[in-house]
Amino acid sequence: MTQLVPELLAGNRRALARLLTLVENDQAEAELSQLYAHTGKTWVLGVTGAPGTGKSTLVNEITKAYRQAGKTVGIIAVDPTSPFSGGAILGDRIRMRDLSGDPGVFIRSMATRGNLGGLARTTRDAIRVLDAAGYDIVIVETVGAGQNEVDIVRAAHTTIVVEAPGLGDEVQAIKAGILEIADLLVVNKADRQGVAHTINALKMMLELGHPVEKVNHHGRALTATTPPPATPTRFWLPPILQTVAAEGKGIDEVLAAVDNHRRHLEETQGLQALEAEHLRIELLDRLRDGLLARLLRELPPDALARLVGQMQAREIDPHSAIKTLMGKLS
Ligand SMILES: Nc1nc2c(ncn2[C@@H]2O[C@H](COP(=O)(O)OP(=O)(O)O)[C@@H](O)[C@H]2O)c(=O)[nH]1
Ligand SMILES: [Mg+2]
Repeated sequence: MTQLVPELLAGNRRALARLLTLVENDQAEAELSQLYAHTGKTWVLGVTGAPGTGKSTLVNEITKAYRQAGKTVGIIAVDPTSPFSGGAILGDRIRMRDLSGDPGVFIRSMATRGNLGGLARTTRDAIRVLDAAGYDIVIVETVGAGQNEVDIVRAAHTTIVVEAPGLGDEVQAIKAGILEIADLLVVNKADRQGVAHTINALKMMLELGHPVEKVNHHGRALTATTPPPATPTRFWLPPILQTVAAEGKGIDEVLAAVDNHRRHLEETQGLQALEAEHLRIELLDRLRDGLLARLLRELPPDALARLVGQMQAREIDPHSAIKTLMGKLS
């Protein structure tokens, strides 16, 4: 058994860095099993939004504020658009330099190795490593690119969607469909023109998305004939906050909103439900990966190519092809 996990639990930063590298290379299975019992304590913040909205700057400021409150922070910067540790990630490093040297902060940039499906899994594992290492808060920054960050924030307790005025498209998140995952909406660059416009667009979207929920009870829409619930279900309406991250403005309000959201989840038993849902999704993800890997291992090397050929020649249809393949799973 490796010594890495005991060292990690004892607060060794080198063990932490080493473990994260193993996680990135998909070689940390034994260690992850070993440390799992020590996880479940950290609060995971997902920060997502289009490139250039100021996520890294905001993460930097949020981290400084948590440090002032005496909390330790682990940061995972995920950038699927940067397959090599190039531009964006280097920029993040420089931007976060005022955090370096602080033993209460650990920053890790993760570039994907082309496998986007694996990114959510790697991120989840990296969060667990930081969790076991004892960080109070883990912040995951992901670039807004559609389904990816939606998958990634499935590991977050509180998801912050960052917008900024004047990036051409009024509200980028609407297009990317990531508004639904927001617990907090932050309009950064509030020093810029067009803030009111962005805020109004977000408000409209929220009102469109939430009016039914407000009168929902246990998934049923309340009608005039439905008696009101004895204890009204409390819904979380994402607050819209303004920040000027570059000047450290509005950060305390963001922290207060995160706190409110956390309390909301804890008081409504939403936290257990959220964690259960995250774990269920993770199980299904891993099961899918595991079954597929096993099937591909058991198939003759040319089996897929042969089936593709048969499908192309219209000798076999896709459904029957799948049945044939599934039949090979013992
Ligand atoms: N005017 C203004 N610029 C900002 C603000 N926050 C960040 N920036 C700048 O916006 C650019 C992109 O910031 P960055 O944090 O890298 O954005 P990311 O791509 O979302 O991580 C940088 O040049 C920042 O200095 C802000 O509140 N106001
Ligand atoms: Mg960034």
